Amino acid sequence: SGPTLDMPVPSSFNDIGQDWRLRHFVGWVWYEREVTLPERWTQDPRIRVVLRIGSAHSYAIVWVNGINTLEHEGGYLPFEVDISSLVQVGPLPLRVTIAINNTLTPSTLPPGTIRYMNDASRYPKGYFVQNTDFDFFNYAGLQRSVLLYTTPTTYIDDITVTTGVQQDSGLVNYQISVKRGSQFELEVRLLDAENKVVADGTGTQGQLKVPGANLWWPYLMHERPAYLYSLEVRLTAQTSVGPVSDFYTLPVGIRTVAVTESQFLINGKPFYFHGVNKHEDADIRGKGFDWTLLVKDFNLLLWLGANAFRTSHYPYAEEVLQMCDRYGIVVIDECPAVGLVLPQHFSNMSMNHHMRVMEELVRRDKNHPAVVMWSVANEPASSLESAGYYFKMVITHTKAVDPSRPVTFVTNSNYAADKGAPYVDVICVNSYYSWYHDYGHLELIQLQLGTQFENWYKTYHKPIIQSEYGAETIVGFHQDPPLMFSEEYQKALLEQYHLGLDEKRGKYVVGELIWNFADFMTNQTPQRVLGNKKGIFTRQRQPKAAAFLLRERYWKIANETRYPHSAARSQCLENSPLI
Ligand code: BDP
Repeated sequence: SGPTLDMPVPSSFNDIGQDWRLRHFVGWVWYEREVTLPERWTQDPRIRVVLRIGSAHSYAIVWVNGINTLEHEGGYLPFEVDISSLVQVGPLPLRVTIAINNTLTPSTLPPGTIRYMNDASRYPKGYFVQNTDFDFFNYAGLQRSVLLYTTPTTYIDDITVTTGVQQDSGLVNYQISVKRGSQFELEVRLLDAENKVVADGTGTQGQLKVPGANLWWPYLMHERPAYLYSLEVRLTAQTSVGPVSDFYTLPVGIRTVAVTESQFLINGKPFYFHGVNKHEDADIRGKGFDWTLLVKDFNLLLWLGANAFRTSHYPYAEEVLQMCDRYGIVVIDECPAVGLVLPQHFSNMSMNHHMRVMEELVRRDKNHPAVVMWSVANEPASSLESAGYYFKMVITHTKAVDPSRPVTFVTNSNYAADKGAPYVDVICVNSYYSWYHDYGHLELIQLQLGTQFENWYKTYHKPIIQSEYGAETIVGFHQDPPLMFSEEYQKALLEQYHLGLDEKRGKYVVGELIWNFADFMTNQTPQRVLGNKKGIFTRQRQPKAAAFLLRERYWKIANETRYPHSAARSQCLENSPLI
């Protein structure tokens, strides 16, 4: 019923059409397509067919041949359903229907409210708006791939790998979950980058020891960063309809992560995060996954000398993390808890959902060596009384699900008022000195930043990351002496921050992440000029002046703190996907 449109997947639906009603649409949209499956998939009783949706923002209901098969809440994580029984009906095309609702409510992540405008003199009957308290456009739709895949009926359901280091040996602990079968054998092999078997094992769990292991190091921290082994898991099983086998290969990086009072350690060495905050955002496709854009972004990160980013403010597509593993870009993996600013956002209902989202996130991303820390939220109202218990519970739960990684949330509260900070491993603090206050007074930054760091450190004795700082900058606006919104002001603001950061770098400040990698779309407000313009690159990925400043700095830090610049640089070029 109703009008239909051609809609590419993956893509956000908002910026595809010429109709403003689609761009701002709030409510249900329906995707549908028919697909003819290979005959083997529908005829062979040893084959299991799965429908997997990379993400659907934000609430989704899925039908297969008109039968309601699955519902999922939360817009940035995958979900799947076994549809074998539905496809064994013969050679008819399979009809997949997905209804998606992008409405955000006080208990969704991110939260939002629907406000009905009841003043009949100003608004038509039933008029409502979606309000949110976060600073990016609520793009929606099937923004990641939708896949059909098969496994045998007894199959490898999950693999969990954790790694350790003992003298010069690497330790790879594995745990394999097999579903729908009890008579099976598992063979496990670990291959190095040259495809040589370096360790093997059997059974659902075990430890592989790799003498003289090549560790997974971040980009610019080692001459051979991002070393990946492959874990091959081979399952052979007996089923009532005959023997089956399943096979899976998982990239494995052997590395350790630890946090002390003042340091973030990777493989026992102090690691300094010098990188960016990103968004999944681009012209036309919105938050739709796009390989071309992803490879371009990685080339820019390598060029910049960035060794880290935060997935502000939601989990990114899995392909992004695979690239991080391959290039040694360290990730703070954030869940979509952004805009938690009202007391009702800390309700038990929200907390339970939040914990479920963390479970889903850990399940999806736990095996990525690049992921070194979970962030459970961005800028919540953590000075509210209820936030203390809330974050204690969410963080404790996350640590129980994954004891191998530190957990944080990103705060913009005052150090003395923050109720969640006692539970984090690393203090991640955002501040916008000389931007959201003391407009234009760049001379205050060093003092204010110094006070900020000292207050947090003396209160908590935990390492600190400056997790956001920046200035809105319209590319091509020039003004010297610097004025707000000019490229010169962005540069000057960064320079002042860098002086303050350098005071504490190597003491207890363990990182700096610029806000933002690139300009991105937001809601329309008088504060935003076609989106947020704090990017050091434009939305089209062209550098502003600040990008060159940051590049100089990041290479300098890599050079000073790690190993010779020339080696780092040649390694970067070797690794560059451009070559
Ligand atoms: C921070 C938020 C981020 C915003 C940024 C800004 O964490 O989402 O986009 O400010 O105002 O408070 O540019």
